[in-house]
Amino acid sequence: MTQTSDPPRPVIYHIPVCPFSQRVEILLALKGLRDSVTFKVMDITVPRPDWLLAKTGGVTALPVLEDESGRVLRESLVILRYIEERFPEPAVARADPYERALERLMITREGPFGMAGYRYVMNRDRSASDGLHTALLDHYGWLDSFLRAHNPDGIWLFDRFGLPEVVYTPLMMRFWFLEHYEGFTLPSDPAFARVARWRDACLAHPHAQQVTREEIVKLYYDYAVGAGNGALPEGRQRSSFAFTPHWRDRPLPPSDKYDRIATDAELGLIAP
Ligand SMILES: N[C@@H](CCC(=O)N[C@@H](CS)C(=O)NCC(=O)O)C(=O)O
Repeated sequence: MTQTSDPPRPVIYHIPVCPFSQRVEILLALKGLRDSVTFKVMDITVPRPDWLLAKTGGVTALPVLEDESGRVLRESLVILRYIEERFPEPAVARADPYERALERLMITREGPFGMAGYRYVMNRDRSASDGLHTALLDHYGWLDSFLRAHNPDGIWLFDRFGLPEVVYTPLMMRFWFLEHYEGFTLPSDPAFARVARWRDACLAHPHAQQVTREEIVKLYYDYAVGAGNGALPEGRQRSSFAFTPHWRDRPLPPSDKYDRIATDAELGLIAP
């Protein structure tokens, strides 16, 4: 009897709840290809293993894609393009060169947009918070103008959830942490009405439901007290990104991030 084994598939090494990995998951879901790629979960709270660093040339940031012949790609935007080109049907990026250029133009702001939200959540200096609030609103304002200029009455940049939506949705979902830890919401002001419509539709899209608000608020507690990328805040033994206890079994963290750092027990990371 001959034994059949599954054909090799690309592997994506990723950190659960990472927005950059979620981009890849959303694109694969839009293409109906979620099961054509193997996802391997890495723990952000411990150093990356040597075998992984050997593949990336020492770079620790994930996601990393390894194709069937062992070739490695990094950077979520690069991986998105690779998937789009390697599995072209159904197309998610635009076909028309001008529309493609507009997508790229909108995507050029994703880095500064993400940084603005992360800087804001990680800040613990009350005197800096107004400036960080304004900086994030400026980005939303830019997105509003861009969407209004190119599709004033629609929802998406074009006629459906496309590549810019794949790129921005995971970041806007992470910014749920700003609602909890900073009380940040988009002002109900005509200057933000277009981007608010887009954001609401992005957050509700059926292929973008890999994470929940509760999960983000709980896992990103340590960011809210200034400790990013799995680092431990002062006085703590366990990271809020720890796999156990499961986030569902932990209480919602306190939102008073400026005044104190919650204990492991208070966060449900160890028995009280
Ligand atoms: N520009 C990168 C950013 C990737 C990134 O920052 N990933 C985070 C997880 S959300 C990470 O791996 N952090 C740990 C580290 O850099 O060692 C991309 O788009 O892929």
